[in-house]
Amino acid sequence: GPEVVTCGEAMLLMLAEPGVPLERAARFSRSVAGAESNVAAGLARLGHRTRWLGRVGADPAGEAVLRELRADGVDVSWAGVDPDAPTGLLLRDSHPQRGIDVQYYRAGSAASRLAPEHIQPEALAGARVLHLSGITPMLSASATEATWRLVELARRAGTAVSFDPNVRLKLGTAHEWMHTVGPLLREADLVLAGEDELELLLGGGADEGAKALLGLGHTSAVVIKRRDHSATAVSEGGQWDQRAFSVRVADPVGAGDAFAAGWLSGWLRGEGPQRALAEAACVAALAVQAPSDTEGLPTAAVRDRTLISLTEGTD
Ligand code: KDG
Repeated sequence: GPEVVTCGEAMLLMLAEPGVPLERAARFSRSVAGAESNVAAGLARLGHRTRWLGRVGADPAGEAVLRELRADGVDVSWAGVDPDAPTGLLLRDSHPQRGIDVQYYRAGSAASRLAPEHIQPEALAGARVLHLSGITPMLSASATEATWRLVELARRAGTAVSFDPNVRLKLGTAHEWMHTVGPLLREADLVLAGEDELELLLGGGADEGAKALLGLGHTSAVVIKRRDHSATAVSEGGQWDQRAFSVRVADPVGAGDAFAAGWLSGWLRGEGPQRALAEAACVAALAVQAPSDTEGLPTAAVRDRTLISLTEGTD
């Protein structure tokens, strides 16, 4: 069985040629977007057995999404196909130095119709980590219920729940995020979140929010991703900081997913918090140097080699 299971919406990504604004772009490259499937692809690339759960439409976009995830080494054998709703589509451009225009065509998508009855307990069997994000519960009421079912099944099975809020204000107001995603965040064993996300979902400062999560009893580790791209891990045992590695950014989208994959890989292999943070920062630094969400994701060998050169190069 898989070490890691993720669940969410995977969409067909049409990425405009580098540097050209979306409304002007004539050439697009096709790949897959979706925070949770990105994490699955990242972990698979790093050598972990991963499974993605979610639903696509019975259409060419859905076939392409499943084929690409499979090619990335992700087990999609438990993914569902909805005959009555389309696969979601994401159009975006990429400019490291200016705002990125993201357009969703996902309302009413097959993934948004995810419901608790689509979640089979066997799909989680043997997994050490279930990785979820706040995007899925924000897709629909039935997807919120499905997310809660996954959390309950994981808890029963002794599978650690990893959670990245992934706040996208295009999917709902700040209040809706707080109301729908805040309670799920409080159930997670492992939290990876931006400073601003902890502030939004928990109120108050990020560091206080992280301490509050640890005090609730479920959460054993919180990784705070800072606005300056450094990161801090907090657990009962202490606090660890990691500076950002400075690299030339080609496409920043997917950095958080790469960071999550990098950190979870360290956690799964029993690395200490400092090493896991450094690996996370390194995997993210590699991911942002290539276009698309996933093209730059490294193998474990590339990660290890790059980590040595990043650490030696700048200290
Ligand atoms: O983390 C990258 C994601 O934002 C992107 O792949 C699309 O999942 C996505 C979303 O809902 O924005």
